Amino acid sequence: MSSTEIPTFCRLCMGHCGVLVKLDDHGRVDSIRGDHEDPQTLGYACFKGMRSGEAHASPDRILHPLKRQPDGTFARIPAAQALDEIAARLAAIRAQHGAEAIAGYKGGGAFFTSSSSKMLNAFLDAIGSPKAFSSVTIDQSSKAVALGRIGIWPAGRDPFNKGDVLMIIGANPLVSVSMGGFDTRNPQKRLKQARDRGMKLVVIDPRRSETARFADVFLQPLPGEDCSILAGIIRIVLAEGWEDREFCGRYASQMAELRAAVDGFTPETVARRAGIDAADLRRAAEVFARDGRRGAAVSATGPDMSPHANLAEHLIEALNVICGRLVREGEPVQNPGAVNARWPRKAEVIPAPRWWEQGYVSKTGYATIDGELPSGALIEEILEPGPGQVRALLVHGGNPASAIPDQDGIVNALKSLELLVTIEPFMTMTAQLSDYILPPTLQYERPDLPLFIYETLVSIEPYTRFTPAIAAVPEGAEVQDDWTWFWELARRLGATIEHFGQALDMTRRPGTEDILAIAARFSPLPFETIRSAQRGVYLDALTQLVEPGDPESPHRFTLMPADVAEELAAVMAEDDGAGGNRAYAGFGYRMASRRMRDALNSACKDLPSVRSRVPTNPAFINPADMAREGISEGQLVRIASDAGEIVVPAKADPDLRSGVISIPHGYGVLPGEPDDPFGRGASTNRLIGAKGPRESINAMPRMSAIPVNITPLL
Ligand SMILES: Nc1nc2c(c(=O)[nH]1)N[C@H]1C(S)=C(S)[C@@H](COP(=O)(O)OP(=O)(O)OC[C@H]3O[C@@H](n4cnc5c(=O)[nH]c(N)nc54)[C@H](O)[C@@H]3O)O[C@H]1N2
Ligand SMILES: Nc1nc2c(c(=O)[nH]1)N[C@H]1C(S)=C(S)[C@@H](COP(=O)(O)OP(=O)(O)OC[C@H]3O[C@@H](n4cnc5c(=O)[nH]c(N)nc54)[C@H](O)[C@@H]3O)O[C@H]1N2
Ligand code: SF4
Ligand SMILES: [Mo]
Repeated sequence: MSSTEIPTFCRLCMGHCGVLVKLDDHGRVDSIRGDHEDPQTLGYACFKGMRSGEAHASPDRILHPLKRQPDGTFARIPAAQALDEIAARLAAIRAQHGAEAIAGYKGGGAFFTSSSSKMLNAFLDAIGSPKAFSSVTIDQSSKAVALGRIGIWPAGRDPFNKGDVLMIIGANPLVSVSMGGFDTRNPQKRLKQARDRGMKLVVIDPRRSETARFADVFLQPLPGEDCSILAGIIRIVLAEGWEDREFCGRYASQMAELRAAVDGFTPETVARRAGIDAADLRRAAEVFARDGRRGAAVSATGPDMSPHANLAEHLIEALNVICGRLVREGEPVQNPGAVNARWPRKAEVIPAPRWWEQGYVSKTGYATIDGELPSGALIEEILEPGPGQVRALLVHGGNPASAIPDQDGIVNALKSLELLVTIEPFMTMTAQLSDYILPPTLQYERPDLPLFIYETLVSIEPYTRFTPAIAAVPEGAEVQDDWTWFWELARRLGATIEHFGQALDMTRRPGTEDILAIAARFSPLPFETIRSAQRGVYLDALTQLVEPGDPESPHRFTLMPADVAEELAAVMAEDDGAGGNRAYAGFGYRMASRRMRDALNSACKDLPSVRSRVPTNPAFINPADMAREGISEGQLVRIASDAGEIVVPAKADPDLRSGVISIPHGYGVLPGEPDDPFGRGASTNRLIGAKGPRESINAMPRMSAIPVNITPLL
């Protein structure tokens, strides 16, 4: 065995932790540990990241193209045959029904394969289909909707490392290692450093999360009440005059409308609804807006999974705007980019673009946001007959059968397709339903860059890093870098893939490094410089400053447009007058979303060493609630919503507030398979139905703050 450890980085999640990988004599991953010399992540690596070699070597890994047989089993077929057959079927569907009948869904595994992160989109463009879907629209697309309605500040919000305050609403970056506006490079260490320099932390979360333990002010509300809490905070700020008057005077419009819209959200009303103390609400407003001068309010999935997600994000942005928590003229742009082209950032507002009010609208009435249709509407896209009905779906590095709410709905939809093709290393729920499965290389087997398409969100600094492929693929495996499958299909269809504006050679397949170099060709650095820097390059010398805006610019933030005001009025109308929320009448609990450290959505949970630590997805319940309901640790409970029910073991969680239960997603079995609560767990998407609340614009279903009842089972 080689004793050398190769420095590279983990690409399972946003953390991009610098690691040292040791290979065995066959070039296979032997061990992985955090790299203490890594300038970014300073030695941090999580358990699942350190054990990801188990995925590479897993006996369950799909190593050859598979084709589903009439009896439901899968047969190994040569790659060329799979590609020829898939291309022929796509061509036939396109000829008969048009390109709109072919759709794609891209998930986390695709985003983190940087040579391929846009290949599905490029493939769909090449064959003329507008039907691109991804996990982004069932994640935090409310953030894009908010910018689309309030306006965009090109230089972005005050950065984590400069603010004297940070307000976190519904995120747990110490575990998720994910969130724009946080420093996720070794998150706990970075948070401690920020606290040491005096940064105050406000956290709003129904669970006293790992992150909340560091908070100066912690609000522990019922989930689903972020809009009332944020409206209440804005009301206090405006009543006290803590807003940044100069900034608002120059850059904001509709202040009076905002003031009027939040007027009903008195501290007492908010406190009753959200189940918090009015004094704590005031304290949060004081620490953020009165005592803090710079530093943003930020969020991740908590508010975005809950009802009124678009409104919640709008109010977060409005709070940042009125408090002037945006990077100003003459200040450095926090991360102007390392791989993508830089663009001038001016201190002026780009007026609310409302992208969805122009351009392509699909048969279900939804428009595209950032070139994608909402995955919350994928079921109807597939099932509703008529022109434009989706008949073929290419799934890239995603698991829609697990990830998309309304499990029965999505599984029926996937089963009804004429053609389902999945590029996927494991036999996931989606793979099981597929006609063809095409196996990709895994992270240490391919050259890569960090997730650069969202680089300014993912990384707090203009840093990037190249890694070559370091590990050998399993012997005899017919795995290929993800993007090559699209190139092969496009070639067979006579289409040309345009990769970041450059047409690829469709006669001779380029190498993956060529593909990365094309994508990075607008970087301020030559690709060779990026390629040859072993632990990455930090473009700190290439500072970009915010340029002066046009003093004559008429553009302003729109703080309270009519559709947003209507949504806020609807939130107010939920108040039942007795301190409750009508939306939850008849249910004893609200179920909140949460993530687990050792799993990654539906991935990683089956690694043998993870399984021995976290065998299933339990219902986390406050011990007082368990006592009241007569539930003991490990006992099976039935969780029922208006859409369905699941059975899971109970697990006491004193950090969860009473009245709330929390169950991680990404587990479960297909409909019709026997329940397996102590093994494969249960799909929380059975609790989310077709008729449940859904956001306008991005079709985001209600995935947190779900009204539920609990019954102990004997
Ligand atoms: N109820 C409920 N549902 C949710 C959520 C929730 O909180 N609650 N969260 C939502 C969110 S935020 C998201 S992002 C989505 C996640 O939605 P998806 O991204 O669709 O789901 P994942 O389970 O992350 O699937 C990633 C897949 O990529 C595969 N993979 C790993 N590496 C590679 C690779 O190198 N190449 C390829 N081709 N594949 C690879 C993995 O095996 C895995 O099957 O789920 C959403 N669904
Ligand atoms: N280990 C691990 N890391 C991951 C993932 C994973 O599955 N496992 N998934 C990745 C993905 S796809 C994403 S999108 C990110 C997500 O990153 P995060 O959003 O940071 O993920 P969570 O840990 O679920 O944190 C959400 C928090 O919101 C709280 N919450 C739930 N409902 C509400 C609500 O209505 N209001 C408020 N204020 N809070 C609420 C929950 O209690 C929880 O603490 O994480 C990424 N990183
Ligand atoms: S936090 Fe874990 S999974 Fe994410 S990049 Fe770091 S080691 Fe990999
Ligand atoms: Mo996500």
